[in-house]
Amino acid sequence: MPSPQIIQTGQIVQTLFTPKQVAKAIGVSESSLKRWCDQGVIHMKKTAGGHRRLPIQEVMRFLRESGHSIVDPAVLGLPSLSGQGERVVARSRLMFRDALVSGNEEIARRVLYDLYLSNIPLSQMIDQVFAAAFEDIGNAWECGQIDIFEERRGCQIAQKVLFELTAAIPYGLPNAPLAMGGTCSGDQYTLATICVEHVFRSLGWRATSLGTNIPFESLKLALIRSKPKIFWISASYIEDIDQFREGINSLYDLAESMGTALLLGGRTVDVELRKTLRYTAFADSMQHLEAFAKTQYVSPQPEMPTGESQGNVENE
Ligand code: B12
Repeated sequence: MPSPQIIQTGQIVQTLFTPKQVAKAIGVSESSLKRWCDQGVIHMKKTAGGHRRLPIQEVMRFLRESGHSIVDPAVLGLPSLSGQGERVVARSRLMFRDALVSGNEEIARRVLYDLYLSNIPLSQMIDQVFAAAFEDIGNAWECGQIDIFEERRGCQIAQKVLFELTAAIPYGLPNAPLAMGGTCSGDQYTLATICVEHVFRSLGWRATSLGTNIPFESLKLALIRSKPKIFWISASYIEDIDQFREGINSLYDLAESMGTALLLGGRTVDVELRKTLRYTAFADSMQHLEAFAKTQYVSPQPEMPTGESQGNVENE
């Protein structure tokens, strides 16, 4: 079977599959798959030659919303046994934690993909499985049950799987609002700010994590140049509390003057510190982020077809 086609449009990299490949992956006939494409149940692209092609983001959306099981995940480049495993959050947390600590990338990947495919909101998945597993890992490190290398290897695996999941989460429409953010100087925590980007994207926003350890002057320049609707700061570690306070307050003053909302989050921004900061909103979790983001923008739901086929399509 031919390997999937990969195309790049601006920032968006898309892996395209043929109806035959998707049909094989989910165990249905190619003609059914083609009919769903023509009915618009699965949104397709057409090649210059008129051939149907299905972007991975669209296949993942269809699988999430239809609840179709996957019989041959390898065809779609998904971890083995994906779509057949654990879909219960509590058990997934333990499986994900154990996979990260033992360095089992395949299991870690499958746990997150299975949850994603089971249509659990990404924000809930990150709060109750991803971050919760790391809470356990942090406590185990603190009381000497696991070694530093096990925690760090777990971080590497988690980051890799998050970046892979990026390919499955649609990038916001060109006219969707932009959210942007990262961590400030001295804060090396990468996972939370990547998760923030993913949650915004899962809500239909265009979103970019700038990364970690960024001086406030540079964060302000990013804000001026990109004029996002929301600018976020994730704070897991504060090197100098006075510099942090001054930096956040001047970032907020700039954001406010531009009509941008400044969204704060992260374990170190406790109640006492928040009382001394200027910002638009603070969120304890990704689910709080989702609730706030939905007050700023609700992405349009894809048009459902009226049933007639969409233009003539050559046979593959
Ligand atoms: C991984 C990790 C690291 C890694 C991070 C690697 C990486 N690539 O990111 C590194 C190696 C940097 C690290 C270093 C240290 N760490 Co550390 N680390 C952790 C660990 C295990 C996981 C943190 C994490 O990324 N979780 C995953 C993210 C997604 O979840 P989260 O951070 O909980 O965020 C959630 C919310 O806060 C919120 N959120 C967070 N940011 C944002 C932003 C926005 C906009 C919104 C809306 C929401 C939001 O949503 C998230 C999902 O629910 C925690 C344990 C724990 N309890 O979490 C310890 C932990 C935070 N570390 C700890 C310590 C002590 C350290 C060190 C000081 C150790 C040392 N002596 O060197 C250094 C500090 C280094 C530094 N200068 O930054 C302690 C902190 C104790 C304390 N009292 O604060 C913890 C709690 C471990 C422990 N149990 O003792 N660490």
